[in-house]
Amino acid sequence: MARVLGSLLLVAAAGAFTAGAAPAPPAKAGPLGRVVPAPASVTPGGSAYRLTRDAAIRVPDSGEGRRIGTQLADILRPSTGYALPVTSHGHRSGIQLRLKSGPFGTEGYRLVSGRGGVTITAARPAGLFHGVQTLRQLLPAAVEKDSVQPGPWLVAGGTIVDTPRYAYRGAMLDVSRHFFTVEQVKRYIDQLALYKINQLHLHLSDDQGWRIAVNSWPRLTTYGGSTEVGGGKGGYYTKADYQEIVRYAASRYLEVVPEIDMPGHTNAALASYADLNCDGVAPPLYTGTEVGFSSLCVGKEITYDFVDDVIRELAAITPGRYLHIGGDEAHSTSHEDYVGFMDRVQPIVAKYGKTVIGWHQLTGAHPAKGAIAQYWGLDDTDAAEKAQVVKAAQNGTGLILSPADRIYLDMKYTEDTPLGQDWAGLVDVKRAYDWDPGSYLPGAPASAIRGVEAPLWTETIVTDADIDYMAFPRLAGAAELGWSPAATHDWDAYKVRLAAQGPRWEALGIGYYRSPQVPWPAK
Ligand code: TNX
Repeated sequence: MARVLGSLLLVAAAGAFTAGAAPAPPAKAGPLGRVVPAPASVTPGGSAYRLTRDAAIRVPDSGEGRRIGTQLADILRPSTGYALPVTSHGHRSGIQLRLKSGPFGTEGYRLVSGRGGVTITAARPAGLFHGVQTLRQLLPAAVEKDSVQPGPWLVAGGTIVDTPRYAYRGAMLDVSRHFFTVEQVKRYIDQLALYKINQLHLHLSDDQGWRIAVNSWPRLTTYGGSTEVGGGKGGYYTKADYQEIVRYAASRYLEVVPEIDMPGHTNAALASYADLNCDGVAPPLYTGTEVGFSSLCVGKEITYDFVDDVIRELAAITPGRYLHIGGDEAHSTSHEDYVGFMDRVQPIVAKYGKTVIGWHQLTGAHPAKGAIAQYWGLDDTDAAEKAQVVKAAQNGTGLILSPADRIYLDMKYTEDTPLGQDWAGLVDVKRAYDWDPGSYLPGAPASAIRGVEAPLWTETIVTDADIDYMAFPRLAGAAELGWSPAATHDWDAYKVRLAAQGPRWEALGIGYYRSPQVPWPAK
């Protein structure tokens, strides 16, 4: 009885009591460090902050800082029911976002929480944005809901000073095997942003579908984009669609990395234009899941006209630095042809102002100066193949780590997982988290490791619910490996912080896999 009465009083104190509302949770803030990815430094102490009805969100006068404040207000208003004006004037207590030079780098921030309010300070807008994601996680999970909740809205007292370990923290979505609409991609972007992922790699072409409009080769999309794995209707992005994705991603501080996979994985293009085939005969569209059977015709000049047009048009609508040229599983291309093809294609990427990323098979050719290889091998990949990647890294090629038996989000968690593949083995939540990008490829210089990326291949993934189930909770682990200092790495501590994300995902409508390895709170 005393407890019930206590809860009622707290609800009343929070000013949000409505008849029939569930009793409020006890008025205790979660620990300051209960954040994924783990912040670089957490110093708890002092009083908690209570967000109340009269709070304001104070922001810089204009520009991105103000927009980030508005984004925060949009998250907090529906669940708190508070007005939360976004303002540059006055001294109302509440949340303050400040842009100020300091030792924060481009993405770091400081968050100070105490009785009088929460202040997030960063040198650059990206840092403010990441600080806001931390603040979301410090508030109760119910803050993510879209209807008024009882609160109270407490943030533990203390200071977080945070900055990422790696500059490249990516997630890949394969929109070729199954097509995902602009709205679906935006939903994924929102999920990625909450975990401070800053690169969205879109696998835009493969055997089963070409998904980005190229004006000079229109059949790539009208025909090559007309199906997908299993024979569904596929789809493609117009340039305006793609630019809308780029814009939305940028507003959440993600850079889009477009991939055109070549010379293999090109059946959709070969089916669309007979001239691209060595024998001049277009193959039929393909809706299966085999890999390695297609190749652009390396010996024909038209191939390079095609590549030039595609890269020119794609680069022109891509503000990001990178253009991914694939290069994996070119099993129908001889080694000599593969090397010759990459020697000709990489300079085209440079000509249009972009930096080459390729799957790590690129290291078997001549990676261009400044190129980045994306490693997708396994723990037990053949030593010679690993040595080739390490040697390239020693010679200046950057590396993005996507070891398939650790970070491929399309691998099954267990034998019973209904979706996904198992060619790289089973990847449970602990296995996905428990490795160190810094020491994963012994001999690769630390400076070569640009970061990590979690690919989601979609041969078996069709709906938003499928994405949710495969990405959560493993994506959070990938995000932490990319952001958090190695010194914070500890499965036992991580699984507790991860468990606290479960109610947040429920509030956001994310249908995650309730792995028995994680001590989730009861639903
Ligand atoms: C390997 S990883 C592939 C993809 C498949 C994936 C399925 C890589 C560079 N190539 O074509 O979709 O496995 O897990």
